[in-house]
Amino acid sequence: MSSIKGPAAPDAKFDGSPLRIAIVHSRWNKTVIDALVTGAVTKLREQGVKDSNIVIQSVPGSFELPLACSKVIAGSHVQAGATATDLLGGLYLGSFTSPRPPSRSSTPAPALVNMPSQPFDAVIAIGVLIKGSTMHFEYICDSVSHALMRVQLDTGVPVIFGVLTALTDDQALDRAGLGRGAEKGHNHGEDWAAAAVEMASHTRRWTEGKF
Ligand code: RBF
Repeated sequence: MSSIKGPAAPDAKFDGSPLRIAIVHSRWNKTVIDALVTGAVTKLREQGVKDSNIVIQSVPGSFELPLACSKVIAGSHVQAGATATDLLGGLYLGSFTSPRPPSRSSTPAPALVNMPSQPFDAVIAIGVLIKGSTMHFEYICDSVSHALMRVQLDTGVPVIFGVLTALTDDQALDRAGLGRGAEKGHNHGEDWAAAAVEMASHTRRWTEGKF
């Protein structure tokens, strides 16, 4: 019998083109992480999110994800504020990867591209926890899931729960489309990206009181 599990298709198609989205991922169990991040980026692009609006940051393990998400969200507000100030000042339009020009008056303004002008609309937290022989797994799964929920409720920015809590290596591989059996499984990174675009779009609309 086929399974009834999994998300239904959304009622509407969501346009990712105005959205800025961060992916924060851990590096434990990297083979699986890499596939999930690739799946998420591919889906974000498919949904119209511009490459310049996808920011990827990494942390050592899943336990570090909640703080990282919180700081990344806060930092994007600082960045957007600084950009607005610079725009009001009128001359500094450099990308955030370039050093700030020493003098505004002597530096010609570069083109207005890839400029981080808006805070993140959603953050996708990606981690892979695989159960070992101690209680570590249970403690990290529990604290990380609660803390990620807290970050999204405290900030009002959707935080997508992209943390696999697998009992075996194979469970993790299957959920990244890397299954070792006849079925390769499904890459859940794609679903997390779709959820990010949908939640970011809803949140923008709901914030404006549109239902
Ligand atoms: N981090 C993960 O993202 N996935 C894991 O499966 C994982 N297993 C761990 C097992 C042990 C015994 C320890 C000590 C850490 C593990 N971590 C894992 C790392 C953890 O999330 C965190 O990075 C470190 O504990 C440092 O705060």
